[in-house]
Amino acid sequence: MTAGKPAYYVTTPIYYVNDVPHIGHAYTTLACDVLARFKRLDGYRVHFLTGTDEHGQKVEQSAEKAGIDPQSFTDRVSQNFRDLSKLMNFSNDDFIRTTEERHKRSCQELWRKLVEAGDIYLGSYAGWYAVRDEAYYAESELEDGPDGRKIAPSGAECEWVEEESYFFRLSAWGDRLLKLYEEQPDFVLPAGRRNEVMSFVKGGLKDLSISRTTFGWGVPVPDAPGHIMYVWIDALTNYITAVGYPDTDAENFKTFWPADVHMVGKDILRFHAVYWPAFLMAAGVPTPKRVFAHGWWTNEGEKISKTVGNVIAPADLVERYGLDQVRYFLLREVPFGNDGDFSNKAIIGRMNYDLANQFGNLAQRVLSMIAKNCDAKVPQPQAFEPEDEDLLRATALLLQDVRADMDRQQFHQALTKIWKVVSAANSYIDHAAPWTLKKTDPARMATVLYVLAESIRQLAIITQPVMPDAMATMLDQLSIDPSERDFACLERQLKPGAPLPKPEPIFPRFVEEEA
Ligand code: ME8
Repeated sequence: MTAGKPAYYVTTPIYYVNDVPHIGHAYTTLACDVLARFKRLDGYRVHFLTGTDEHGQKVEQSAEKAGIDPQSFTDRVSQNFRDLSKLMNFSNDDFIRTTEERHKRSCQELWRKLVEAGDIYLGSYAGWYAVRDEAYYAESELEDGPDGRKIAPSGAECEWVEEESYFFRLSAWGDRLLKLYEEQPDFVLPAGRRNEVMSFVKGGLKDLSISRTTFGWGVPVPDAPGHIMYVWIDALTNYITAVGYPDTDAENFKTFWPADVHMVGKDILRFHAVYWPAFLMAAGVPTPKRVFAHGWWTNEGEKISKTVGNVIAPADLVERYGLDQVRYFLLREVPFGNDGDFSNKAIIGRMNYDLANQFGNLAQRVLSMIAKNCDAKVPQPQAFEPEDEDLLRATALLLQDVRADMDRQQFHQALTKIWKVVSAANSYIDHAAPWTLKKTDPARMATVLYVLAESIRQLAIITQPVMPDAMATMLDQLSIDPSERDFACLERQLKPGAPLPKPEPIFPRFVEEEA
């Protein structure tokens, strides 16, 4: 049943296929996966999109280097990103490739709309271009590198380009963009990034070159032989292609557009927060509700790069530490929006403290006591005492706090709040000491274990978006039917007397092998 459900559309950047996926790509898609899973559990109809950006000079050059044609090259490398979804347990509803026919049609239609609106004109471009960033730069932005080379702020090398080109009248959109940021203060998050975007726009916008003629790997510009679209206009359009554009009457378009969140890294914020809404406004298409720009991961303090040779492969991490452990670490360790540093010590710390000592141990203590002392059945509680009520209340209030954090993409805060309740449950068990009650007051022991099991049920339900497999195991151990794991079921309570399976530890401690 989907009718009547509110809709939620979340997108990742589409990744360039010149490279194999690394931790940075996994991070962005993970954040979106958690939002998508959270919203599904919260009763939304969700569309979660990821995919690959397959055109442009960079991909064409990588294919040449690999000695194969660009289409075969992109087929091969795009598959790596699909494999990443499988590896990381991403629940994307669609995977778009910009070489698909549906996308070509959508880009060409958007282009026609921009032409009709009078926002595209033919001119010629003479200036700097960085193939690695697929971006144009003004001379004033560049630094001098060795041998007279020009280097972009990102570190990418620039080349001089002179060619006939179509331009988008970006200069005419400054005021309307500023109005958009004023009227929708959360259009760009975090707030610091919004300020950067606003001062960039206030500094004055230049018209944007949006076609290329010196290579051929791209979407042909309609009615303009020899021109292909600038890869960014092609790439950004993926977000509307995937919901049916140009058919704006399509069910998916009407349901999901405008998107709720475009999740991106801070490197590509300008494209999403300036160019993209300008294209859409010019074409008469509603603008998305939010662009969230997250920070940048380094590896043990160093910039992640192929040249340095310190690229972190998601598969290696998952093999070493376990999938849900990696998912938890990435979202818990760094305030979402800030830069973060990956370190083995930090992930091991989180695994052993937050997961093994705190949550894992809580579940293990409670479930094994129930197995031994309550006939392996959900215990029958007596009347609750104030300390029972306190823990149950803290647990019951969690969803609304976590929801508010998720709605602002503050994953680390959501997790901190969940773990506060985990901690409260640990203090409660220490204080109530059911192992002592076993002899002195078995009825009270049963109540304490019931309160704890019920709290664990709710904690596990709320934590599912971040650690879907581990929480499924925890809920299996509480005999919760898979149909009773969404947020609407939080209010139901464990049924006393329900038989429970033999408990198994969920979060083992990580013991580093001796070198
Ligand atoms: O820019 N830390 O694709 P791309 C955090 N095709 N995130 C990182 C990261 C790191 N060290 N490295 C990469 C493109 N990312 C375009 C996008 S969208 C219409 C077109 C993530 O393959 C982060 O999300 O270079 C960044 O924005 C994205 O990968 C860049 O991926």
